[in-house]
Amino acid sequence: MPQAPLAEMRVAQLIDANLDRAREGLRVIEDWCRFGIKREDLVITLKDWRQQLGSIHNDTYKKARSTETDQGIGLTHPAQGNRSSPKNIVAANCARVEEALRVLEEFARNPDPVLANTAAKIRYGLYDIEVKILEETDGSRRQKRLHLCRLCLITQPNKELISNVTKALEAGIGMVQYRSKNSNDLQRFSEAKQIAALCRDYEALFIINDRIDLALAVEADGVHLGQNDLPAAVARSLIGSERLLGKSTHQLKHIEMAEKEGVDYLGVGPVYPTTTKPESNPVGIGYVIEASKSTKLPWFAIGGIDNSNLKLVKAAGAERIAVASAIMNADDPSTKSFELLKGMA
Ligand code: TZP
Ligand code: MG
Repeated sequence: MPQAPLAEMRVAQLIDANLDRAREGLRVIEDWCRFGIKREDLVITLKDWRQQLGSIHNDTYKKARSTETDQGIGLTHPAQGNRSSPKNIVAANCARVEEALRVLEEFARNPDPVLANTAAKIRYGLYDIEVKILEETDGSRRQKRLHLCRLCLITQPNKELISNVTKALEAGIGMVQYRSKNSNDLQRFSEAKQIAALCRDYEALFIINDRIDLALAVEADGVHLGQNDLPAAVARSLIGSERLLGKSTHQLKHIEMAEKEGVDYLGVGPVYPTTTKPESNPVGIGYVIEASKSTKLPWFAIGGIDNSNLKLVKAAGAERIAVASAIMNADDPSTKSFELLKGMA
């Protein structure tokens, strides 16, 4: 019966090709979980699945391998050119692995029930993991960081700008807001690009004050606007739902409006007189107390905050502060950032 061995050989080739597909695809997904979204829990499961498939990818299948006769080798699907974002790449690889596992289930059921059962188990597990990975959007990562953030550095034009920002990031600040009122766009673009890269390295949020175009140009995490800047709805339509939108508030009415507008976080101040924004009247610690009672949004007390008044601001209910001069003008921005972070802990 010459037909049977030939058919068996072809099934073995098919199983070999789909085991390869499934293992390769799992590796792609695993690496995104490790380096992209840093989900060690998912990495462990994906690695375990890869190893399970590896241990049943035995020589019988490998010996049946024939790249010469596999007509599909080297063929690409037009959609492969479209997988530019990590999310698309992960989605495409999940689909690829799920399909390969389904093929394994069907064809291995008779000759290799252990393989068929393993493929089925992994396929169902992958459906769950896929949802978890795709839920880890840029927006959810930014929201998580925002909630954890205790200290935001607002930049001021400074000869030591990049070095000071680096020192503050080394100390562990969670957010940098680039603010540069009297400069030119070439300089702003160059500085913002450098700080964006630093923030990425230190896993801190990077926000641009005022300028939506600049925020998009340097792929910042969000934009911070004041009461007289573009309306929040316009800003949101430009930055999209995944980037953060912050708004300065100076009275309770501003908080209520900002909440209705769907902003992501608030500035509350200026609490104390400040040379950084001399045109704004301080609103006092009373407004910090009011804010702490009236909003569930994350918010930053801001304006003239330093070691001398930090305890008071914290006691008034602030869980987050934003400072410019205290860090930017410090002899040692590292130590100052450490002190402020310690005060907010
Ligand atoms: N918005 C309200 S107060 C302020 C801004 C941008 C300035 C904060 O700077 P500093 O030096 O920490 O008072
Ligand atoms: Mg503004």
